[in-house]
Amino acid sequence: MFENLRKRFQSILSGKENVIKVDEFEQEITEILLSSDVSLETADAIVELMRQRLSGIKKVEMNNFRMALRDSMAEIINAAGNAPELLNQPKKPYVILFLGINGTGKTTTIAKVANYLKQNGKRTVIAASDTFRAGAIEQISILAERVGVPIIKHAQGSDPSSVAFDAIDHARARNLDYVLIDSAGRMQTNRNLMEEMKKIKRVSKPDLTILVLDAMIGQDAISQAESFFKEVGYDAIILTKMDTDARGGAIFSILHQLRKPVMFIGTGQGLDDMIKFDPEWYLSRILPE
Ligand SMILES: Nc1nc2c(ncn2[C@@H]2O[C@H](COP(=O)(O)OP(=O)(O)O)[C@@H](O)[C@H]2O)c(=O)[nH]1
Ligand SMILES: [Mg+2]
Repeated sequence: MFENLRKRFQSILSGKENVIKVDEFEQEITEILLSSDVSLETADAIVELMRQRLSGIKKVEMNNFRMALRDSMAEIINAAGNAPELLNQPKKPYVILFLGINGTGKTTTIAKVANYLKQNGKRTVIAASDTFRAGAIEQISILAERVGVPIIKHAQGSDPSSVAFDAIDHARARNLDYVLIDSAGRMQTNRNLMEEMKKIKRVSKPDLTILVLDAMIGQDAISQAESFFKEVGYDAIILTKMDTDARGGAIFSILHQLRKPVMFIGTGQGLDDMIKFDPEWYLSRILPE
């Protein structure tokens, strides 16, 4: 992952020159960011932070330039806040609602999170609250069985909120640790579906609402997610399909434009293909020492 960004940064930052012209290098950095899926708005913000750090100096030592770049990227990431800790939540059951447009990987991610919690000794129940899409209940039932966690489901077309409610009830009765609520993908234009999603949230009163986003997401989709999901509200992001995104810069745009922390990144279709997003790890991958 992230090879493209790393190689491009390396190719300009490991040059022979010791003292470099800041404006030329700023331009190169912008180009690299743009060609790695970072939005113009976010690339500009990174360069602007760098400029402030270098406080108008025209020539600078390569090492200082590199440090300014790294610190600026870190600032963008940190401005989104710290990701909430999933394990060791005192509240029981800890209720997590997953939102996201169809096909982003919500259901797969729920299975991964259930698997992660199970590996850490936590007991979980899944609520099959995507009652809208044909095949959704069967898909999540198969995944739940594979992970080895119980699932609460009703018939297709039934009220998603009541499925969530029943799952929470189930967790309380059995003293389970977590409830993971799936939901149907929502289109911006569909008011009814939006109201339904708000109702799930009202009824289930989640302790954490996670927006699942596809790393291949374009600028339009980021704006769409922003305007749409802002109405329902969410606390953190899981970015899926990082394995298929050769460019890897979308993380910056998402953190910068949505201003919510990224908790995990999805790195494949398997149950174990998810890693905790660690800003230091990410930065050291794209900008090695
Ligand atoms: N390569 C890859 N594929 C993923 C990842 N997460 C989900 N997918 C795939 O994306 C497709 C849609 O996933 P699904 O969970 O059904 O999306 P949902 O509609 O949001 O619930 C499936 O084929 C998943 O296997 C990931 O991290 N990497
Ligand atoms: Mg789904």
